[in-house]
Formats: sequence, C-alpha cells, structure tokens
Amino acid sequence: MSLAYLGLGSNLGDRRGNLRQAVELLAQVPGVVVRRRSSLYENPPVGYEAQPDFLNAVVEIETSLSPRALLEALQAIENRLGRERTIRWGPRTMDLDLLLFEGVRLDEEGLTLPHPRLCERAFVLVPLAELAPDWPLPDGRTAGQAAEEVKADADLRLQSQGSEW
Ligand code: A4P
Ligand code: MG
Repeated sequence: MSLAYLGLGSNLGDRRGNLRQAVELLAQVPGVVVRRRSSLYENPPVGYEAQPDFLNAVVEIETSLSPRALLEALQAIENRLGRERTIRWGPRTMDLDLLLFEGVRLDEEGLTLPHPRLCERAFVLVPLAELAPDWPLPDGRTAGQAAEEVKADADLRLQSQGSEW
C-alpha cells in the first residue's frame, strides 16, 4: 500500500455536498482506503478569476493502485459528480487532483507527479500541511514550510476545522 494525497476543489452547486460525495465515492474504490481529511477552506479562484469562490480540502489515502489507475478512478469520480470540462482552470463541480504519491516522481503524457502546481498554491499547501507537515516537496521545502510562506498572502477562510465536514 502507498500513501497518496489528493486535492479536492469545488466552486459550483452544493460545494460542500460535492466534496463530501467525492470522499464517499473514493472510499468505495477497490484498492483505496481513505485515511484522513484536512479542514475545509473557502478561497477566491486562482488562475481564471471570473468564477465563484472555491471550497478546497486535501485527503490522505492509502492505495494499492498504480498512480495511473488512481488518476483514472479520480477522473471517473469527477465525471460522476457532473464535471464538464469547458475552460481550463474554469468553474467545476469537482476537481480531484493527484498531488503526491509516495515514492513516485514522473512526468508523462497526462500525469505529472508531484502535481506541477503544488508548490505555489496556498489552497493546496495549507490543508496538505495539516496532514503531512514534514513531507518533502520537489523544491526542497517541507509542506509545512511552504504553507507558512504562502499563508500570509492568501485569502483562505477556514470553513470547517478538522475533518468534520
Ligand atoms: N494531469 C497531469 N498530472 C496530473 C495530476 N498529478 N493530477 C492532467 C491530476 N491531473 C493531472 O486536468 C487537466 C489534465 O491534467 C488532465 O487531463 C490530467 O491528465 P483537468 O482536471 O482536466 O483540468 P483542470 O483542472 O482545469 O486543469 P488543471 O491543469 O488540472 O488545473 P488545476 O491545476 O487543477 O487548477 N483556484 C482555487 N482557489 N481552488 C482550486 O481548486 N483549481 C484550479 C484548477 C484553478 N484555480 C483554483 C482551483
Ligand atoms: Mg485538475
């Protein structure tokens, strides 16, 4: 079994309900055990800004799947939750990103690990640091150090502390 961290985001419809449902569907994937979830944060969109605010969280899983098979399972859940791909970085009912997969670095068509935009995004780093503060990032910092550095400039509003959401 390998540890992996997933980034969840929603900015359309019942955002909290979408995140909850995504975790429930994840727990039903054969070969995936959901271990822990971060607090839930609301924050303005990064990238394409003319869209509603996001709710974001990070989930820790253990899995016997390969990174590629896990990505396919995540995409199937996005589709189940009504994700329509319109504009890149645009609004979505559910975005499920594979952030980190224990012991794996790769850069292939359709799958880069660690996630290429992980080190710069407060909405990923802050919840990740709750679960895995000592995890080493590709740029040499730990998740906890990186989170501290981006926190001050980020408009991250705690919506639900701990894993009760
Ligand atoms: N892909 C490659 N590596 C990975 C990986 N490690 N995990 C490929 C997931 N996907 C990976 O993703 C595009 C392609 O990336 C996929 O085909 C996959 O094979 P997508 O989910 O189809 O499209 P996207 O999400 O619009 O693009 P992308 O590049 O994944 O965007 P991001 O980086 O996920 O950003 N602002 C706030 N506040 N909160 C957010 O959650 N999210 C985004 C999306 C932008 N701004 C945001 C948020
Ligand atoms: Mg994505």
